[in-house]
Amino acid sequence: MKNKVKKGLVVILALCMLLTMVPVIGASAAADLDVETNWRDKSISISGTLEDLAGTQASVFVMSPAFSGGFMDIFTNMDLVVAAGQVPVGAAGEFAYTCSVVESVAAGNYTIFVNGAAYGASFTFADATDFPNYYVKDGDTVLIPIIIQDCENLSGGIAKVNYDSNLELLGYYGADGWMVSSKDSDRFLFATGTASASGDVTVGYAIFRASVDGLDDVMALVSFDVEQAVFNSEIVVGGVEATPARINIEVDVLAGDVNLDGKVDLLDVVLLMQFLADTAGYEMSPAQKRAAEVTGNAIIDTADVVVIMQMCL
Ligand SMILES: [Ca+2]
Ligand SMILES: [Ca+2]
Repeated sequence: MKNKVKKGLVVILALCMLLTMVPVIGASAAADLDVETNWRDKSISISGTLEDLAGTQASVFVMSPAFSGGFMDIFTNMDLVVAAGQVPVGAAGEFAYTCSVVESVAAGNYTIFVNGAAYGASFTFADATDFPNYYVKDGDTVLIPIIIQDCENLSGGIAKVNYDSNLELLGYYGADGWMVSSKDSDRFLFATGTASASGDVTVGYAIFRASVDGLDDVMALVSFDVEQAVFNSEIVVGGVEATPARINIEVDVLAGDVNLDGKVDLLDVVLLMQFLADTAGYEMSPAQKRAAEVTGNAIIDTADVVVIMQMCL
């Protein structure tokens, strides 16, 4: 019901936008749009100059990678609209639109329509599941490499580390030939006496303690913003990327404790049977799956139920 209402609202919004944009469909396309994506808050910023539309409104649609039609097909494929909105266009044609795409974070080529014109500004939205993965136990410390990408002649810089609340920053550690020191807790300096030759450069490590809030596994993200970098004694601001990381924090589970309450009893047997019969009403979490698999064959089935029953005796 809620979905239906929401979809109805989206369609009404789209129709209103269509009515306001009809006069400008077919307007000549302006210069290419600049698109910046931020995987951390799952947002897209689109900007550019739309001289034809100076002083008016621009309607923007961001379409998911599954969309393959023309502008008019948007209205029969509303499920593929990732974001839509209207923004004012300045007197000189300047235009900027920022939207959140929380509901759709898959990697792929998204397409942008501005007032009916498809722009050559398709882009790829990075998916956190593509990041390098690290697996740690609840309470453990983990070293995340600070990898500055594609940096010939890099000899230093200033960067900031961003991390989720399940991580506690303990400090930094310089890689071979590099010094990393903290300016304050989240920002740090990195420097070397010998400039890097080429490619991706690991300048050091950020050290974290990982923990979970509740009983179950959690995933935490780490990223680095390189604010300034030094190449051949020249300071460069912006445009330098560092590799993010995904940290999977696993709780210690007791074999057979499917409901994660710290003991193995008949409740676990019943819950696992419900999962296997698909009547539990929700999916097993990663920690629950690890607790349920007790026969060592990486498959959760009735053989695991039998073994957990035997554990209860
Ligand atoms: Ca239990
Ligand atoms: Ca099994």
